[in-house]
Amino acid sequence: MANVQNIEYRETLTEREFIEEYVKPNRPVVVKDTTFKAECWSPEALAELAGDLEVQVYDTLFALQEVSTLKKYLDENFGHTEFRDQVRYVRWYNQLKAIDHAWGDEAFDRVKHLWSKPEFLPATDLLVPASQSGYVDPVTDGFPYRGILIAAKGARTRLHTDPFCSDAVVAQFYGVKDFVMYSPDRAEELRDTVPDSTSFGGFIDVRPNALEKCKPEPDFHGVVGPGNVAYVPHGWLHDVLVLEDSVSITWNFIHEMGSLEFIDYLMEDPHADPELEVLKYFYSRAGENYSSPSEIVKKYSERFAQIEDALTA
Ligand SMILES: O=C(O)CCC(=O)C(=O)O
Ligand SMILES: [Fe+2]
Repeated sequence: MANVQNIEYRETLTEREFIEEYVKPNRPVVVKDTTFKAECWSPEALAELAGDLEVQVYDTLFALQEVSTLKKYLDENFGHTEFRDQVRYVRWYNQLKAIDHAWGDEAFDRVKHLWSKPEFLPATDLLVPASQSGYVDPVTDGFPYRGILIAAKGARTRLHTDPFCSDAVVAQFYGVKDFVMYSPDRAEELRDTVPDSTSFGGFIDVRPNALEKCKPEPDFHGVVGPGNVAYVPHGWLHDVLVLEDSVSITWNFIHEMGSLEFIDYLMEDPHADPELEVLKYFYSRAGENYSSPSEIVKKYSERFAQIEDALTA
């Protein structure tokens, strides 16, 4: 099911086409996931498989509100027919910092037999997450902000960009979401007048009333359903409204062919960026320990130079 008014939609896409036509030009797309099995992803099936586990419950951005259990969240929030305000959102991330928390790693382990990596997505040539084997699969490997997203009708992810110039994918498994995207060059137009130093805050609400059209007009709009994978390239601002009780899996990555802004970000020495902790955590999991961005730049200088040559030739 895709009713993608003007985000490009592809029924089939090879990895090579994905890299050439979308990663390099930093262009959004929605792709059909040919490996997707709808029957595995009902809320009932999920509750059966992982209802007992603790989940991270968030507001309409990335501020943690409480720790609950999946069963409790589903019982209290799923199944309402009306649009409601202030609906909370489960963002069940795998471990992304070296602290104890209600991480989603156990949940990912319990659902790993229910899905596989969409074939068009590259498992090699990634700068993030770094890996010793050079092959990474979101089904079994940790990624920055890899999360099971569980959200009832009316829940939202307000306008934001993703961290450290990383790309994101959102694989939709159950229910329906309305996506809007604004191109990176509109960030100033969309910046809030009230400063906000949180990682994902600082932009206006483009959907103050959930049921009305977005303002200002986005560059892209699409309605995404089960079996669709949305690609959100780095720097694109996006706002997502849950139209029907929803289950998705998301993760972030940086592919060499989409990494110029990431390299620039590191070179500008972003020591004050709170998201640096997440980046460092994923390097440390690959056995690479850095205390500052300049150490990453030093270690990767040759590879970065090759990438820059290839992309700017
Ligand atoms: O599907 C959504 O709610 C959007 C998620 C998202 O943009 C994010 O987690 O960064
Ligand atoms: Fe995002």
